[in-house]
Amino acid sequence: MSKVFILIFSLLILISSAQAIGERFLLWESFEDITPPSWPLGWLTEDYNGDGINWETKKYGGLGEHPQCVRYSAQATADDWFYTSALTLNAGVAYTLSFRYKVSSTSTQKMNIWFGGTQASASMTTQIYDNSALTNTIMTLVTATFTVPISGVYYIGFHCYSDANLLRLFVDDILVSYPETDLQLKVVFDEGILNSGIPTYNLSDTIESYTLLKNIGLADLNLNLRFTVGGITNNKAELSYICIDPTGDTLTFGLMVEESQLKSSDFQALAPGATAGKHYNLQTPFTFSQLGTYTLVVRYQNYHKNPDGSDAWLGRIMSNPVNFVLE
Ligand SMILES: [Ca+2]
Ligand SMILES: [Ca+2]
Repeated sequence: MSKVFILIFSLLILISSAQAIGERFLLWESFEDITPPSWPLGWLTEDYNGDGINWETKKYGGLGEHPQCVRYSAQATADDWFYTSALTLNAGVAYTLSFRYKVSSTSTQKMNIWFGGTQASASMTTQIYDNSALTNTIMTLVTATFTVPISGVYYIGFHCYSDANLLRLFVDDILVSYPETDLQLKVVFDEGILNSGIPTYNLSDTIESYTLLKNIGLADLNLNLRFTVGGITNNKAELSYICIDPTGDTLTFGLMVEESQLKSSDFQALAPGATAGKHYNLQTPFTFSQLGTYTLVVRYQNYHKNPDGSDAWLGRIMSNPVNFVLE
């Protein structure tokens, strides 16, 4: 039975590996926590062309199990905006904006995205993205990068400028992220801690992995430590285990993900220098049948706000890849 532990982990002294790759979410909005037609707190729309038609939040149209989204639908030529809540952005940081969109027919929609200092079209000074040929009828991920010239408070504006009578444009899963530098994710094995060299097991052994989140920054991080486990295709699990077998194939993660009700107590402050993690036997989800060298990578992610409304770390981070041998 694996268990969650939090500790200042002296064993980390023994661990050396490459820096993990991650991103922190500055803004994550899937529109699932609102009741349409209301908008998330601090968001705003602007009926620029004054025709009484504008972007709306809707209960349907988004992706799969998260269908609530934003929709634009007009008979007249579109010229309307919606704006995110305030974002504190720093000069010199490479931000990534991503979102998903689809159109409801084979017609072509037009949208550009800007940032500026207030929630008004006249203040939208810098374009991040423009596409005058949005044609995908299934939800499609779009990514754009941007920087700001001066550190400060900004808003991102989504502007639809489609021709008349083009039915519907849906937008969902709006994410603004930047590289994570304060959190490190490492994976080690009990055999790697106890013995030098590549951890080596027999097929009948338990293969105990330790996934360790370490705060390498200067401030507390309020982390979701529920640590539900899943495979790479599962977007609910906090921890996803990706195991590559000796032939290069990715092993099937053979468990259903059980997502317990998230509680405020699942979020805990991790102080600078402190480590949290999960101890997990890889024989539980995976079936090992071949001898040779395997590679494991673990992803930690949290898309969930703390139910009590307090600050929570949102983002995703990949561990270093680590090898182990079955002989
Ligand atoms: Ca959604
Ligand atoms: Ca309008």
